[in-house]
Amino acid sequence: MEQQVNSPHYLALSGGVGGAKLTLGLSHVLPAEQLTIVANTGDDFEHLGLTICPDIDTLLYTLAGINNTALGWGRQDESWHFMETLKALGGETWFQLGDRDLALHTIRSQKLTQGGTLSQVTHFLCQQLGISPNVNPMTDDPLKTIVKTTQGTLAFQHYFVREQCRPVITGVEFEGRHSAQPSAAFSSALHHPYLKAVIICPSNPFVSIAPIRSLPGVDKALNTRPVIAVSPIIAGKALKGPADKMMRELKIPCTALGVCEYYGSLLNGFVLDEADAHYSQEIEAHGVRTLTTQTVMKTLDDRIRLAEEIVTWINTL
Ligand code: FO1
Repeated sequence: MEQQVNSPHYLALSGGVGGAKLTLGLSHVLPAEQLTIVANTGDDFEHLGLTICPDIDTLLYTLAGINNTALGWGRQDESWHFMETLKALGGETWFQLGDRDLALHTIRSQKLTQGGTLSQVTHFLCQQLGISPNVNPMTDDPLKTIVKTTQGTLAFQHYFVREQCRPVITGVEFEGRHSAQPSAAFSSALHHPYLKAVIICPSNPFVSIAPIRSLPGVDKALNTRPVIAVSPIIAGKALKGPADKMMRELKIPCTALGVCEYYGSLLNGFVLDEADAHYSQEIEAHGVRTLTTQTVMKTLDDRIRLAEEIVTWINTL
């Protein structure tokens, strides 16, 4: 079916695991040409001479159906000979790279070194993995999430993996934010004439969504477009990752309502889990529409059902 030029367009902003699950659901519900997926790249870092892009890779592997569900990152059916040998040779082993995962980092690093942009390289990987629509980096420029803690500042992966999120967070900075530009795909979706909604996926608001928002012009654009967010906090807890610990340390109420208030005037709509239905009235009183549903996505059907419910609900806003 040839694409209607005025078909509604959806822009999904995603970090790691939670966001990837919803984008998988959205990719089953929406035609590829109506969905733009934008990945956080603030977690990216150079390691062992390789360019590692964790949130992009979580999206690639999840959309390709080969993600490692036990670990929550990397590929399924992994082997670890590279890591065993690296250890034997006295290399850094705090960041685990599986043998199959290593091939992807190697090809990406090679293509970037040859002058490819992160968007071009990511689109090449999507093609090789048979993924549609494309996963798009939020920017092709360097932007690094820096975590400020009571023990000083830490590069994101040092905080998240090496220190296992133990340090007490006092704030987050995004190094390079003023010179980085949104990627072409991100910018064109944000300015799409038929943009129906921006969907902030259930990712960590502070270290997965905030880097995306920190790019020049993004927050301003989001404030003038229909934006909905899916709560990453359910009954006061994050399903995965340190969002709830961060909220406590950042003195933000660790509730779905706290997340909604953190996003503030950006939001036109907020998706609550049934466990947090009691916040709906107060959120609606702020002028933010709510959808209350089962937001825990255990199976592919859960992902597709939630995506369907959200797209249907967006069309009532
Ligand atoms: N997370 C860990 O907790 N330990 C690891 O050893 C680790 C390795 C790793 C390798 C590739 C990759 O794409 C992700 C990896 N992650 C690891 C997860 C990563 O730190 C997080 O996915 C994000 O940066 C936060 O969403």
